[in-house]
Amino acid sequence: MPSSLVFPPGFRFGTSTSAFQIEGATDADGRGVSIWDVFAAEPGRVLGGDSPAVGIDHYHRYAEDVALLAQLGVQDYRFSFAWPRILPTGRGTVEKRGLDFYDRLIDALLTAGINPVPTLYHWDLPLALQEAGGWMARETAEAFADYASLLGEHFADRVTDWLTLNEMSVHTLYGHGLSEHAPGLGLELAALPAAHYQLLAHGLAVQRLRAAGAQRIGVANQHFPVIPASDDDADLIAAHVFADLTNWTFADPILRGVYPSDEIAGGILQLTGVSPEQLAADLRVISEPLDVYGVNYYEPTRIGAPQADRDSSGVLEVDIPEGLPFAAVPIEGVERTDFGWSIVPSGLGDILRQLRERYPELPPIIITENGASFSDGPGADGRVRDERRIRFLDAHLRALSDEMAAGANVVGYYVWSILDNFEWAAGFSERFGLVHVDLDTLARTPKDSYYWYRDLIEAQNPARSV
Ligand code: IFM
Repeated sequence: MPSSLVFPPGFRFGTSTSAFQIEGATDADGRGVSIWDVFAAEPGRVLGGDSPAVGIDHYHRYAEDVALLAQLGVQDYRFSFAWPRILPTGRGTVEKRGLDFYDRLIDALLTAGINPVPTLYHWDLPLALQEAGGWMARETAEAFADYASLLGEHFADRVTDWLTLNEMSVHTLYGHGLSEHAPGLGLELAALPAAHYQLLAHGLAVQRLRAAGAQRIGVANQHFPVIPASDDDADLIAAHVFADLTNWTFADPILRGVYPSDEIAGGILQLTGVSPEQLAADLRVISEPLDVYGVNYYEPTRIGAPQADRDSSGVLEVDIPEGLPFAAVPIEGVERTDFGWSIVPSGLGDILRQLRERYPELPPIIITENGASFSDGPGADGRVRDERRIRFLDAHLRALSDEMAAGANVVGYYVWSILDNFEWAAGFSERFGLVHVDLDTLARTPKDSYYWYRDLIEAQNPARSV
């Protein structure tokens, strides 16, 4: 199915990954232990007991993977640095072999004509920092600032585009509020300090990266429209509170220097013990101007007030604990991915519109993640016919194109992901890649969606085709 989509000149196509999900080699070359190594090794945490220790071995196969990116024709490749590979205990002694790996990767990308877009943090906190309080402690934000300086000073001569943290909301909700992800704290609303200290880490990193000469800096936030379960006041209020906690707690401080409600600001004051003056000073740091704003979009969420007969199955992938003021309600009448996520391309336009309306000073946006889990594998002829992924991507790119025509300033779009990889608590059971990975041999096989995306990119700019 060739695509007739046309994007403006200079629009950047890319793909995204993260270190822990693809690198493997978790004990190679002096890498320290991360919270995800420990969490994944605990029985029952990861579906099927899948281990990320070898993963898909990108650490050793990066050259092959860069060649796949080059043949795809992407302008940008978003990946993340593994903090424990570079600073095994989170601060102090630098592991040169960790920096060497990213030197090799970045140099290979640049040689292939691909712009490297690193994220500094994608959930793999060094265990030593967790043991000292993790994201519930201010010191972790300070350690992150030093880590950002180190990376900026080492790489800013070759790397122009930087993203600070990935999906602080998901890391806060699933890893700190709930126990589905590392570090598995299950603190419910008492997890709010993890939001504040990640946001502070973001702001400090922006300052440090700028000082080191970084040219374009952004953040990758997950966003989704929140659909009220009905027009009843109770459902409208529940949806509003949920949107505040998940979307706006992580965007308002960055884009307008405030928390979205007095209740949330008050909760942060109370739970962190910082003074109102210190909070105001932190918010000034957090709202350092950005050059781009990254939006990860997968699906909308439907939320209502808790009721005895409401069941959240299949919507957020987790049950919202009882006692919280909202419940997830299934979205009816939509197709779903193999992960059970609802397929609603118009939700991408909706969230872009909400961002535009909410933030008059919104920087240019990059869709830093969009994609779907479909389990298609090679047929008898070796070809991977993943038509559903092609339909998904085509529909989302059309929604994006329509919203850009309506005024959204979007400058790039990255597919999650180039390769099938370790999908956190779902292990290797969910496959998001444009490239199939055989989990026994680790052989890479481009799927039909890879060729479809390659052709779409080439059609935008035939001169660049490889
Ligand atoms: O795999 C994750 C990624 O780490 C963060 N964003 C969502 C993806 C799919 O669940």
